[in-house]
Amino acid sequence: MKKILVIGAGGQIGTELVLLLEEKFGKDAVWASDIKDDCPKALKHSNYVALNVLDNDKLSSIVKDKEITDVYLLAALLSATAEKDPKFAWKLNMDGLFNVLDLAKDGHIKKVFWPSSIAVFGPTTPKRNTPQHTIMEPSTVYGISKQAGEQWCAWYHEKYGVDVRSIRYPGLISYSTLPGGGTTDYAVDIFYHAKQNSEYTCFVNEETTLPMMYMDDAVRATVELMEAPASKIKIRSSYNLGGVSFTPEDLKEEIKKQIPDFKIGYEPDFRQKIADSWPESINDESAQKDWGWKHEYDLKKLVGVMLENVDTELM
Ligand code: AKB
Repeated sequence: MKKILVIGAGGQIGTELVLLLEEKFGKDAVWASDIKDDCPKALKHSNYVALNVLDNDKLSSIVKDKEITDVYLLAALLSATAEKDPKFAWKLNMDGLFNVLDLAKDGHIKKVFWPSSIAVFGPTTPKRNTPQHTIMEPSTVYGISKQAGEQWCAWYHEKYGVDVRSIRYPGLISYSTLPGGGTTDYAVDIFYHAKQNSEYTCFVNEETTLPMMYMDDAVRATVELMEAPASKIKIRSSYNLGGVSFTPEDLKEEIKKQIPDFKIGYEPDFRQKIADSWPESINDESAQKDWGWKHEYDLKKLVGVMLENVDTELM
């Protein structure tokens, strides 16, 4: 019987992924875990166990006691935070992955999902319609850890047959949980400020085009990839995933259709350099061809759902 453990479930992806997995496989099949003792509010109806993924003994006993078959490992430090604490970012992003891959290698887990990111690309990567296979010289600690992690996933698959699957997420946009520590976070923050006081100061400049995706598409892609027959998974490093690309100005124009007096100012900080090193748009033909990926949310739909649902109390 399928038993799923979501590690880092209190984060932006985790909260929505847990709910989707529960809907699909039933509440009894899903365990949410995060570092805090108390269950995150958004998951108060879910099965919850406190877990620091760096605590290998506890991870191992949870996996064995609960007879976990599938692990979604989401605990990580994102791009902006990782630049401030590089050594810890490397430790968390890499050791957490090794702990899970080793349990899979030893036969305790059947399937592993591990998130990669557009951060694996760097300033020398072709910026538009970035191919699946291309130059990857990441310039951030986060990107370096994601690129190394991708190669470790491919190696564990090749060497030990570990069924590990991965997606290079673009910036993710959602309203249930605030993102933390990423460069693409501006595209979420902006909605809270637009709703609260019709004004936002953006930390990347008006020309910054980045690939983004609404969370429903991202979690659907994650579960579709994990549920695809193994024979269809041709890439064991990580799949490119495209959604919608826009600048803060594009976002402003779309928001103004509903909040006409919305204003945006620009004060680029250290995150500008990170954003400038990433692609503007992503080619995801491999994901389309191998496991039938197709995104649904365009800019208009995404802005509509965000403005309708963001709760400024969360800020
Ligand atoms: C970040 O901005 O660090 C993340 C990412 C693109 O992986 N959202």
